[in-house]
Amino acid sequence: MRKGGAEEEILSLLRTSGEKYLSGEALSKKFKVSRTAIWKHIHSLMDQGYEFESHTNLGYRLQSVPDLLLPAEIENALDTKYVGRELYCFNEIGSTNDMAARLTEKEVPEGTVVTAEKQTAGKGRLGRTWFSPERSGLWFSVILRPKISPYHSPKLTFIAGLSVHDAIKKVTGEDAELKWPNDVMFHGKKLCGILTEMKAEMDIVNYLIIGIGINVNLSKNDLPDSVRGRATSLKIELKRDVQRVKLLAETLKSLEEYYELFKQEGPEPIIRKWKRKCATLGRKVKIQSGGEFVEGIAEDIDGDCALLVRLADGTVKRAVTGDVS
Ligand code: BT5
Repeated sequence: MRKGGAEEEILSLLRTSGEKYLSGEALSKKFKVSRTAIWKHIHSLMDQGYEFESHTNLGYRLQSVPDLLLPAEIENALDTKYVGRELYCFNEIGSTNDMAARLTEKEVPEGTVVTAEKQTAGKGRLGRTWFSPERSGLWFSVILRPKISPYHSPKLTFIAGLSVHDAIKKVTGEDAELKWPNDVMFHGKKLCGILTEMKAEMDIVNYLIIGIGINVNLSKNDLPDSVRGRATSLKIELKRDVQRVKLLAETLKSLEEYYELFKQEGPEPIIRKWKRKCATLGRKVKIQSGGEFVEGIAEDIDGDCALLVRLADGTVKRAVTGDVS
């Protein structure tokens, strides 16, 4: 579903008129359609979750908007220059990352965002599954075209993690923690996963897709037993619903700001900030990467986002990717 037409304009007008009623006649004149057409648009909006007060003599006024990932709602909350300005919102889709990859074949602009209320084939890294139940999380992907070598792509995953962290702080006042390399944690449990995929040539990225999954209003039973013990949601932790549209808009805003910072000043400020919010450093860790295990103290993150682990024998091992426990 893409943003569109008269319906969105009617909604936008009703939104800006706030407490004031707008008559069917005024709306029909303004949009040059019949009053029945206006009535149909209002009903279609009601089907999407909008609530209106309607009054025989006065007309319509907007009473409440749904916390759904609808283009009109996201745009209304969005405060960015280009990230999220081109939006593709789906009710149900396999994976937003896969859809984003398909969209890149159409030369969509940088910053294009794909969202889904539900993913039926949400992906984690290395062919793993990302559970994405309906209307409770934020499952979305951002298309970027940084002029970097594929080797630098982990820095974009760091940008995404920081953005989610900052957006959570803004919307809830709470501090999440970053876990190397691609997780955002809350009270020690996984709240968000990031999957960065790309199409690249030898030394230049053609496009990069940052897939972000945030468990916002999931309750315990929304996740299968296999992950329930290690995963959490904002609702589980804060015992209240969190507005998904607001959180998405704030994440996209932060992402655009960090991406601009990265383009202007390189990765150092990003890595520095990321380290400050990182829960992995200073801890005893076990890293599994491919068939290899590394165990030691997570000591630092280097300029390429690799984790430096001090082993028992005093040597330092550099991990480029892997799963930390
Ligand atoms: C990740 O992989 O954490 C990356 C997840 C990225 C998901 C987003 S949603 C939008 C976009 N479109 C996609 O198709 N994907 C991206 P990884 O580090 O490999 O972690 C995957 C593991 O996390 C799984 O094997 C489970 O153990 C666990 N898991 C699955 N779903 C979860 C959830 N909703 N919450 C917490 N943990 C989950």
